[in-house]
Amino acid sequence: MAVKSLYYSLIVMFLLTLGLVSCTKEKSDTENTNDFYSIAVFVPGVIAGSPTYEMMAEGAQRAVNEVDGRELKIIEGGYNQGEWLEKITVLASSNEYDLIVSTNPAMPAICNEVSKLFPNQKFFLLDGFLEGNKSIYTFRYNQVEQSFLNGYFAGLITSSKMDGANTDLKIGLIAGQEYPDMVKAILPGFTAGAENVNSSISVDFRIVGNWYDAEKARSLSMSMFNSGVDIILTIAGGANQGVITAAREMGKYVLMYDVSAYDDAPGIIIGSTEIKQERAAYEKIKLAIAGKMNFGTAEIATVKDGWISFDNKHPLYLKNISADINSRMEEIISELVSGKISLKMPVY
Ligand code: RBF
Repeated sequence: MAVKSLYYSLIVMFLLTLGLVSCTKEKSDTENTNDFYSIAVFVPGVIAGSPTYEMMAEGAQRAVNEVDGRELKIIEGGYNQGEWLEKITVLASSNEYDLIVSTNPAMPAICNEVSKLFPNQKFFLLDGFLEGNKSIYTFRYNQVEQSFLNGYFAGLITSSKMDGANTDLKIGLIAGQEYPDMVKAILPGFTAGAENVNSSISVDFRIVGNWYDAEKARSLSMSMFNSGVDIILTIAGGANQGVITAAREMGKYVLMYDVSAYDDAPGIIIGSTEIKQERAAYEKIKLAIAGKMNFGTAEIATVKDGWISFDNKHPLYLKNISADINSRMEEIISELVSGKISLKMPVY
C-alpha cells in the first residue's frame, strides 16, 4: 500500500512539474457552451459483458454523434481497480476533456480525490453518489427498489410449480464482488422482495471475487442449484455467462439486472429488471454540453420516475411466465409507482 501511494505521489509530482495542474488549465467553464466540447468516458473495467458499462458508452456515443465536431474518447480502465485513480488523474491532467464520464459506486470517491488536484475538471458519474463537490454531478438508481422487484419475482418463481422449481423455498444472488451498494441496498432489497411473497424464503448469497471469472461463477451456481436454489440473480459482469451455463445444465433459472436479456438464453433467463442507463448517459451529457448540468448535486432515479422497470412485456417473458405470476408482477410494480410501497435508497 505504501509503495502504491508513493508511486501515485511520484506520478502526481511528475504531472505537476509538467505544469499541467489546474492553475494552468486553459479551458474555462464558460467554454462549455462553445463550439467544441470534448468528452472522455472512463469504463471502470471492460465494456463487454457489463450492461451498465455498455449502456453508458452507447448513450454517450449517441449524444456526441448528434453534435457535429464533437469527439468522444472511450477508455477502458481494466479490472485492476488499484490503477483507476492514477488513470483518471492522467486523464484530468491532460486538460483535454471538458467532461469525464464514468459509472459505478466506487468512482465518486476516486474522482473526488482527483478533483482536489484538478478543481476545474468536471465529472458526470452514473451509478454513484456524492453531494457537494462543485465539479461532480452524480446520478444513481434506487437499487433497493430495483432489487426488490427482482426478489419479488424470484420469490414467485421458487413458490411456483414451474418445471425448474422444487419445493424448497430458496433463491440465490451472485455478485462480482462485495461492495457497499451490494450489501446495503441490493441484497437487502432482493431479500425484502422475496420475503414479501413468503417470509420463509431464504437467499443464498455468493461472491465471485471479480467481474470476469465465468468458470468460478458456474461452479458457485452449480453448488447453489444442488443445494435447492431454483433461480439466481446474477450481477457479475462477464462472469454472468457461467451462471447461465450452470442453469442450462441443471434445468434452472436466471434473473438479470439492469438490462432485459431474455433473448440471450430463452427459457433460462426468465426475468429482467432494467435501468435506463443509456437514456441517462445520453440526456445528461446533452445537458452538460448545453452548460446546464447541475454540478455539486446528486440525483436518485426511481421506478416512479421511469428510470427503473421490470420487463414484463417481452414475448419470451410472456411465454414462460404464468398469467398469475404476471399479474402479481403488474400489481407490485404499480404499488411502487403509486408509492403504496416506499423503499428508500440508503445514503452511506
Ligand atoms: N458491474 C459490472 O457489471 N461489471 C463490472 O466490471 C463492475 N465492476 C465494479 C467495480 C466496483 C469497484 C464496484 C463498486 C462495482 C462494480 N460493478 C460492476 C457493479 C456495478 O457498479 C453495479 O452495481 C451493478 O452492475 C448493478 O447495477
